[in-house]
Amino acid sequence: MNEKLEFQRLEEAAMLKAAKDFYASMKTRRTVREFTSEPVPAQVIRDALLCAGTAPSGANMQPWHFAITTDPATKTQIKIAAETEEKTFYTKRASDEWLNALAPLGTDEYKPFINTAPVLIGVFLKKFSFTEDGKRLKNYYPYESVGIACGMLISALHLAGLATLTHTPSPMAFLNQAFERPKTERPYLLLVVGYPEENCQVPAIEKLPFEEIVSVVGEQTQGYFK
Ligand code: IYR
Repeated sequence: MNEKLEFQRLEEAAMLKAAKDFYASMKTRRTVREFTSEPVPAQVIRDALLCAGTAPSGANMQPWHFAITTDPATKTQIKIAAETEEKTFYTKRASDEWLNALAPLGTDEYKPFINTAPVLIGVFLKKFSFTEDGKRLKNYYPYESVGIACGMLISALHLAGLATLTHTPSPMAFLNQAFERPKTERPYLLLVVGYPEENCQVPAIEKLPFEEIVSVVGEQTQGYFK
């Protein structure tokens, strides 16, 4: 069954402004590791999660689950487990090449922000969906789908004035227990959400220039960007 597409066609000037404004705002997004404990409005989190839930997904299977906690005991449990994993990562598992790549970020095994930040969102990937009568259906392109949904979630939170940290402790099976999710769901990432501390420091990093991330292909396309 089809329905009529609702599509808002913009004037060109409005298109240019919308694209520029969105980029200008997204450009200021930084991954934050120093959060205040100030609570954030639940409605903002709800709407950002609804936004994530609008993401495209393989066969519209929507292979994501977002578990949220503001509970200090749950946060502490997650912090302890994450720091345990990170300790083995930094002292044993990470190659020198990996540690060198991380050096400019100044990260280490200690994750105080997991306790401090007001909201933690555990993102889970569902390789299968279940019908009402318990039949297992395969989800298509779950990694791509959940990645897109997370991008939309991070963008929505940023535009609503919240800072995030995409944290991927590895392995992160402990997130299933902490967030009370079944083993059939894969922990995908832990999103830490809140306000940055007053004098929050972030690594001085650069994003690659346009020419390095974009190529223009085909004779007819040359000069497209002028
Ligand atoms: N998970 C570790 C290490 C780490 C890995 C990458 I790739 C980063 O971009 C940042 C950190 C940690 O959270 O410290």
